[in-house]
Formats: sequence, C-alpha cells, structure tokens
Amino acid sequence: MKLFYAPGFSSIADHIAMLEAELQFDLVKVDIWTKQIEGGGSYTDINPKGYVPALMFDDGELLTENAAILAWVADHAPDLAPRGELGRYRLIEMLSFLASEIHKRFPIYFSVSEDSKPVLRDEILQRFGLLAGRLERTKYLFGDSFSVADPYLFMLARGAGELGFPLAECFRDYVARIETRPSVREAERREGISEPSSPQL
Ligand SMILES: N[C@@H](CCC(=O)N[C@@H](CS)C(=O)NCC(=O)O)C(=O)O
Repeated sequence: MKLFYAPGFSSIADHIAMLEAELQFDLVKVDIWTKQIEGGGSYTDINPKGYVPALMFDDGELLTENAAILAWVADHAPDLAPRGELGRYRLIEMLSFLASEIHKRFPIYFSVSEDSKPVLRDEILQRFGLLAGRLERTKYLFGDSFSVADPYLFMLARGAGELGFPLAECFRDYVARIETRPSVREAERREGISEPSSPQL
C-alpha cells in the first residue's frame, strides 16, 4: 500500500501511526500547492479532494481523511486503540473531535484577516483545553498506552505551539514526550524534515 503525504503536514500523523503499527507501506510525496506527485502525475487524478493524507491499498482502493486512516490502522494494530467495550467508539469520538473541532479550524485561521485571528485562536485553545485534563493525569490521550489518536493531537499541538498559541504546559510536555518516540524520528527522517521550521497544519 501507499501513503500519499506532504512533508510535515497532517499526513505525518498517519505515517507515525503506520510505523508504530509496523505496517509495510511505500511513501508517495505530494506537492499540496501544485497537486503534483513526486515522480510525475496529478494527485487530483488519484484523490479528487486534493489534500493529504490518502492511503491506497494494493487493489487500488483509496482511503482518505485522517480519522478514517487512523481508525483503519487501529483495526490492524489493536494495541494502538483504547480498550474496553466502548474503546472503538471512544477512538472515533476522539478522532472526529481532533479533525472537525481542531484541525479544521487551522486552514480557516490561515485564511482570515488579522483581526479575526484572535477569535479563532481562542476557539482552538478552548478545544485544546477540553483535552488538558486527560494529559495532566496520563501520558497519552487514552491513558499510559499510545494510541493512533496521539500522533494526530501531537502534530496539532506542535503546530499550535509553533504559531505561538499559549497552550497549557501539559501540551508542551506531551509534544516533548511524543517527539522522543523512534516512530516520530523515523517519520521525520523519511519525510526529509529535521526540525519543523514553520507550522504545517
Ligand atoms: N479533512 C482532511 C483534511 C486534511 C488536510 O487539511 N490536509 C492538508 C494538509 S494538513 C492539505 O493537504 N491541504 C491542501 C489542500 O487542502 O489543498 C483530513 O482530516 O484528512
């Protein structure tokens, strides 16, 4: 299978999760501005949505959306999912929250006028705040065990920090903790990024 990614963008969450799951996959780099695939070809011919990530299975089926890809990874690596009767639904709840309540606000943040930015920043911070209680008590979103939701929150929190958003200390600790995972270092190496120089949200 192939993961379509853009270096440092949200597809790195899927990349990290797939490495954690020890899945075998190839990476295909996409220029999200020109929609060209490295090595040739139009990305929108493959994924009409035009954004990353996208996961192409060996039979040509394409899965898009961070939440769906991360949920698929969790189904193939149950250790990366919360346990319990409601575990699967807790994961979907969290991935939906990260995608629609936090991630989606960043492209809007970048497109609005300077005057409107503080309102959006406060909305984003309010959503992060709803997760702070967990991270003050436990290492990861679902306790002491890393799940596929963590690389997603990690990239969002790191990006918010790089934008200068005043995130609570538990998020700074969380980002620092996850940055040390070998999967993060390996994903960054494979994507050709050493230190993120500007927020890629
Ligand atoms: N709803 C999508 C959003 C993904 C997304 O915003 N991808 C960004 C990079 S983080 C992108 O490729 N943007 C380029 C574009 O929208 O044209 C998801 O959750 O997977």
